[in-house]
Amino acid sequence: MVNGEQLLRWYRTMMRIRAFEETVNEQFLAGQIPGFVHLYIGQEAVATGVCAALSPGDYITSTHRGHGHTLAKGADMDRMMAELYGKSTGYCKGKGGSMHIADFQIGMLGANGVVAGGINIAVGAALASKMLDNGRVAVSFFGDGGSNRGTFHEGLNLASVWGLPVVFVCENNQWSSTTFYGDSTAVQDVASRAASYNIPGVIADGNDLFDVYEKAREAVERARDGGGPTLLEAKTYRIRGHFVGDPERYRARDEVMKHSDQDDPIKRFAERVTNEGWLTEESLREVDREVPEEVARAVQFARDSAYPELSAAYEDLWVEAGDAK
Ligand SMILES: Cc1ncc(C[n+]2csc(CCOP(=O)(O)OP(=O)(O)O)c2C)c(N)n1
Repeated sequence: MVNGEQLLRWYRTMMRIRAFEETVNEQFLAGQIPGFVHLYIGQEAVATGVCAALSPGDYITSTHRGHGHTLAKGADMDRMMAELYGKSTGYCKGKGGSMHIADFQIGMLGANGVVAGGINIAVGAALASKMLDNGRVAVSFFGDGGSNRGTFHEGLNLASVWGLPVVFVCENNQWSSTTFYGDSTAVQDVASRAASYNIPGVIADGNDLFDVYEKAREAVERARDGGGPTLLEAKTYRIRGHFVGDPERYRARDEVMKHSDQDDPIKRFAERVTNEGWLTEESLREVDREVPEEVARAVQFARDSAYPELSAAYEDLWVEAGDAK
């Protein structure tokens, strides 16, 4: 059973993701952040619930929409913000940006600009865990669009054949860029594809942190105990554009408004914990006050940091075997 301290930590994690993303949105539109950003707003319960079921030594791989996973796994917000600003204090020394943040120290093996590109990195990490017998589990986050790529099918098949400790987490947010799920995918539930690879396929309400956590916990335990992989589909909805600046001509405003009202995972969590008497309104409001201050400090850190020197452009392109930390 989870206790009040854990519940408050989960709320804080979701609020940190939301506030980080709202600020990135503003700063990108103000021309302060170069490149491209995809926001995780509305999907916070998935990253938070799954990462809550992991141990610090476990691995995750992420996507182009990776800020939420990275924060939930325990990354440093200052270094993330600095990376988005292209500053030398960022995770990739300002040379990678939003879609390339990784932190091997916390088992975050990388965001990924290639759709479904993280799936087989997680399978590889799980193979290493099995060979080293170190008890570590790997999780791969990817979208519904990613489940239509060959890497998904290859990864699930191999992980099943070798009984690897990996959990495949498909965040079905109904949209793959401009394409609706039902127009591109032959099955109603991505989870049903697990049958082809003889592994459990489980559906969670991706806007309900409790449901995500319970189902992720079972899958992670099974993987750790030698029971092999699971495909977990978290049903959610992308309430913002595919990227910041997306004109969203491909879907009706009403559809988006309906989901924004009904499905907000933070609102749902706050209602549940206060209605049940597990947390007080005051404790939540304290988090609401503290989190924006933390994000503002991260922005200040990023602004105060220097851009990388031109002479650093060719540094860190190669890693010698054994050097990766
Ligand atoms: C292999 C590959 N194909 C196409 C793209 C262009 N692209 C970037 S994001 C995206 C949509 C991905 O949709 P989904 O996997 O459902 O994730 P979501 O954006 O909904 O989080 C596409 C097609 C890409 N980055 N990589």
